[in-house]
Amino acid sequence: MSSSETRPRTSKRNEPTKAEKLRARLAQPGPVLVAGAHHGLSGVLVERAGFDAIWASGFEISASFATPDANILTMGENVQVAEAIDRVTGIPVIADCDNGFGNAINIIRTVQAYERAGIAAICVEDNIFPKRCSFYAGVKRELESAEEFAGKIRAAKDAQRTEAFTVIARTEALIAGWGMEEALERGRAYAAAGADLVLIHSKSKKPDEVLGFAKAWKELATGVPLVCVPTIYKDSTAEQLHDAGFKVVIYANHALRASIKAMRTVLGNIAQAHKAAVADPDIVSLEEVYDLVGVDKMKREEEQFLPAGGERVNAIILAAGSAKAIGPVGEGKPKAMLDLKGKTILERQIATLNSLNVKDIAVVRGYEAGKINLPNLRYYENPEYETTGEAISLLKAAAELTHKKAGEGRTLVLYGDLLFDRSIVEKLMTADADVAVLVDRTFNESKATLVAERPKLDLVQLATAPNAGPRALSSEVLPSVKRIGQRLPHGEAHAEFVGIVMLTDKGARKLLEGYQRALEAGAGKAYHEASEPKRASMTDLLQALIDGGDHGLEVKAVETFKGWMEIDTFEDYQRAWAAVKG
Ligand code: SPV
Ligand code: MG
Repeated sequence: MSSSETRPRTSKRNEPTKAEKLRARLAQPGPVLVAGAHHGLSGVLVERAGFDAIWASGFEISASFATPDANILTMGENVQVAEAIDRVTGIPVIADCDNGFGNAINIIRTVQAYERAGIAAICVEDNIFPKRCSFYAGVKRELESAEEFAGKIRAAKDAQRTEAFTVIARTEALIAGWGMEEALERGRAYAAAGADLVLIHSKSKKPDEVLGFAKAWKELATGVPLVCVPTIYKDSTAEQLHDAGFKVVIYANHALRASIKAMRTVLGNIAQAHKAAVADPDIVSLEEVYDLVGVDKMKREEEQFLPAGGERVNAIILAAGSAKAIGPVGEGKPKAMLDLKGKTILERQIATLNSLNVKDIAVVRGYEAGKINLPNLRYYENPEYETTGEAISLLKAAAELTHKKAGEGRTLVLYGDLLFDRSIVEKLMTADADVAVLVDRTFNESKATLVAERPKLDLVQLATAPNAGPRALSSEVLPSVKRIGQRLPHGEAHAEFVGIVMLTDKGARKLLEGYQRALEAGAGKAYHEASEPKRASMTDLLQALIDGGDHGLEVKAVETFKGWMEIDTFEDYQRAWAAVKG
């Protein structure tokens, strides 16, 4: 724990609460702009749009459950949504608590629940329980007596545990048609009972009612600020309402109504066309969703908090080559796309890698690039595949080799024409080395056949000769590679390179640094066995690293005995066909 990076960086204890933030905003000049939300995501959108606070709207929340706004949902259901909104946003949440979900006794528990959930303010209205939404026409509408409701406000203020927690009292007197005088009298009584703000609601199409209320309110000089909800009288600006005396303006249900329209359009179009693409003009990208829900933050937290052992392994498949050499079955195809009983080599490689939890896979394409188009892969191109070697292909995917945090990831690099058992890659993945190559020791036993069959073999000489006898343990100390390449005399080789390499960040950096220098140094010079740097193969890169002296790194060998094959010829293809399942 000596490094400062391992210690928590900041203490958050002094951050103001959301209720304090709301109080601070109320104390600033200008209208406080609030918009309705009904779940975490709509809350995030309200915040991103720049509003000062979020209205956890009873109307929206009820609608999101496809129920009327009529006290059908419980207090518990409402507070859960408000809390969910609060948890994912940084601005205060003002929760619509209808009539407090009961009488003055019920409201005590309501305040406790909302305050503990981190909600900055609640709004309670003088509708009887069960309420009816202010705008529903033709429903029975009753208000509590002013006295009873003032008792509720007193109970709410008495129940709160923190000073800044804010209680808004809302009168429905104008909605119920009980007149301006009644509305003012109720507002005054609620202010006297301790309400921090008073909300006057109106369903008039013109703002005249609320403007009249605000004018008379000033004369009452209660000192309690006003709140309005311009849903039906929608032509007034927040500034106009503010000038008339309203401190808080709530746009209560617009996000919900917008989402209904958007969903209906998109669903209707898909239902008609039976094709997902018709939705494209009306939907956001998946990336936008990731952004709204905080996927990047989650990734940062993974890096910060997950144990170092939970290393991520990604893979780069070098698949630029063509399958011409295989004969007619390979005509016009990249080698990785050769079909073996209904699955291509690439599909088989991906399935095996996936089974090892390697799901982050990039492919370097070259020959007939467009024919490699499997989903969920990242692609890089080496258009000069005919005149360049694997090293250039690897360089094209260099971005894949650096992990966000050094020491916290490894990359497998493999050829696109290999079939391999899961177990041999698993062994390589756990190797304790910055650069490890998978080598097949069977070479020693089958040298004669192999050499006769193939003009080119990637051979490996180890720094110390392996124990040749039977019944030998695999050494726990990985042997170092001394030489690797095709020009290695057969008698000096101990194993064959399988074509799979595992690199840490450090290993990858060292591997590419030297190569980049060689590329810059010019085309004329040979690069190990390659006639010039751009034609370098994977083995040339590895040998350069080994030869790097002080600046180099040891290349370690992980030994296997069979469990893989490379498809180079039609005979290979036939053998592979016989070995795999459909
Ligand atoms: C709500 O959004 O639930 C409100 C405001 O209470 S209104 O629907 O206009 O009554
Ligand atoms: Mg409501």
